[in-house]
Amino acid sequence: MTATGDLFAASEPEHEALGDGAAVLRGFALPMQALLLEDLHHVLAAAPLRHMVTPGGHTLSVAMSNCGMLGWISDRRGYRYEPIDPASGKPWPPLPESFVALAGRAAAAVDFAAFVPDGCLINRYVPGAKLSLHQDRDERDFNAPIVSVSLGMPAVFQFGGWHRGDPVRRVPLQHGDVVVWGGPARLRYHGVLPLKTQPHPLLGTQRYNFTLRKAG
Ligand code: MD3
Ligand code: FE
Repeated sequence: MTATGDLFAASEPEHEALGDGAAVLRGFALPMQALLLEDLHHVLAAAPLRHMVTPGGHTLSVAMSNCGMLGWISDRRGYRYEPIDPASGKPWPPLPESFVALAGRAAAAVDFAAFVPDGCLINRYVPGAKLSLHQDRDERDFNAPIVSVSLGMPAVFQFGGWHRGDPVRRVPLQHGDVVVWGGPARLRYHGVLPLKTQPHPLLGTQRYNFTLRKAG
């Protein structure tokens, strides 16, 4: 047995381990989907989605925004977390209580105690949008997990290893699924394949993913 293997054992059928430190909680967000969507729309009214540019000059196909004390941004100068939304010059909108509560409960369900996020990156996909394989390494502390919530159209998530060329496993993610990534999984490569058009009853041809993080 490994150090954390037991903690992530799939003890409940809807908790599907993705290897040490990562677990899919199928449908975990469904009981609060209406509240999450209402809060999400409030955040996006204050900090609209935008297509960020990479340091290499490419425009991301995924539209992004943030809430919380720190928001992830990309521009010609690099990737980083910032307390101010560069589009408005104002702080990012506060983290909705519903997001914080969901993150804490999801982390606790896989035995990460007392996860208190300070930022949330919101990704919005339309058909064809994708996220190339990457690591999340702009956060200060890799000991904290990341909790991700998927809403809207389904997507195929790519879960790789610790090196870019490592084999990749495909994990379908549906509306309401929550994934917790931490411990030994925290720096694994991951991405999202180009979205297919499979309209969702509430959200149409969009997919939202938001990730609760301890960035600072
Ligand atoms: C695996 N978003 O915003 S979070 C991202 O569907 C991102 O938009 C994905 O990757 C999306 O950075 C889903 C999945 C995720 C987040 C952090 C991880 C997977 C991770 C950290 C380590 C390993
Ligand atoms: Fe990521």
